[in-house]
Amino acid sequence: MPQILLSEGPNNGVRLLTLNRPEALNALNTALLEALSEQLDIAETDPETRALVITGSERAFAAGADINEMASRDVVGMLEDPRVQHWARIDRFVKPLIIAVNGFCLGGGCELAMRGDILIAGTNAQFGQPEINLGIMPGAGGTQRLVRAVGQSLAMQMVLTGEAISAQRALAAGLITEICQPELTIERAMAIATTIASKGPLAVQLARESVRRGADMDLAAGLRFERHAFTILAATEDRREGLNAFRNKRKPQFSGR
Ligand code: CO8
Repeated sequence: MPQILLSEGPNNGVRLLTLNRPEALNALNTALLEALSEQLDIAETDPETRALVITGSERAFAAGADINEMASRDVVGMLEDPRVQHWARIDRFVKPLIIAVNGFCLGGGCELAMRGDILIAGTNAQFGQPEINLGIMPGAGGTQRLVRAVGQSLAMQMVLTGEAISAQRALAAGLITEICQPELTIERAMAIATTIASKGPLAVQLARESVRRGADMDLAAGLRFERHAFTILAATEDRREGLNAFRNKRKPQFSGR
């Protein structure tokens, strides 16, 4: 049986995960989410992995949760849904996560993509939360993350009509940072991830945490968190190395200490 999740690397500090259920447009079934959780455990504990890229195929990043699997679950099945813990695992991932989207990025696929730190997409990408067409609603963060990413009016339109938006619209709305030709999407995501992987990993981790946490805090609390994180970095060798390298006009060699 072909592997449903492909893992490559790390190369230059970057690991690439490719969703691989082409027969179902990479629909996220429990097995695929479980495989993703396992790969996140591996990436997180591997010191050589400093950033992660997740992508799908040129036709689909992921067309949502697996509808066939979902149809077999009643209310008790949903309450005991093992997928919930896998979604939570993705939320806890501490390293930079770049999402490279081509084609359909719908429902749970869009909810997975929005867990990324940086999203880039091919010109053929379509982002949507079509759950309403199935008589359900987004259940893995869609109503919450979409509104934070694109604002209430567009989020509401997408969630209530189920209609997808183009890559161009997603760019204008701030959901993604860049658009490229579909065949170049992974290459571009890897280049962004490689740049991040070349920085001091402790500074990257704390800067990322500060941005992410700050989004859910009031400004004063966010500024306090930033100040503490900034201060902690004063104890690192990487800070000494970064400042010395600048003053000696050479490239820094960060060690992660
Ligand atoms: N689940 C299972 N199979 C799927 C899915 C899916 N989400 N999407 C596509 N497929 C399958 C199709 O059934 C088809 O299989 P087959 O060839 O055996 O019939 C194959 O993939 C190819 O799909 P199509 O023939 O439909 O391809 P088209 O190009 O005609 O259409 C679309 C592509 C528009 C993407 C269409 O497939 C579609 O509408 N898919 C469903 C999209 C959708 O509604 N997604 C939301 C799902 S619900 C959800 O994500 C809720 C998440 C909540 C998580 C909560 C966790 C706790």
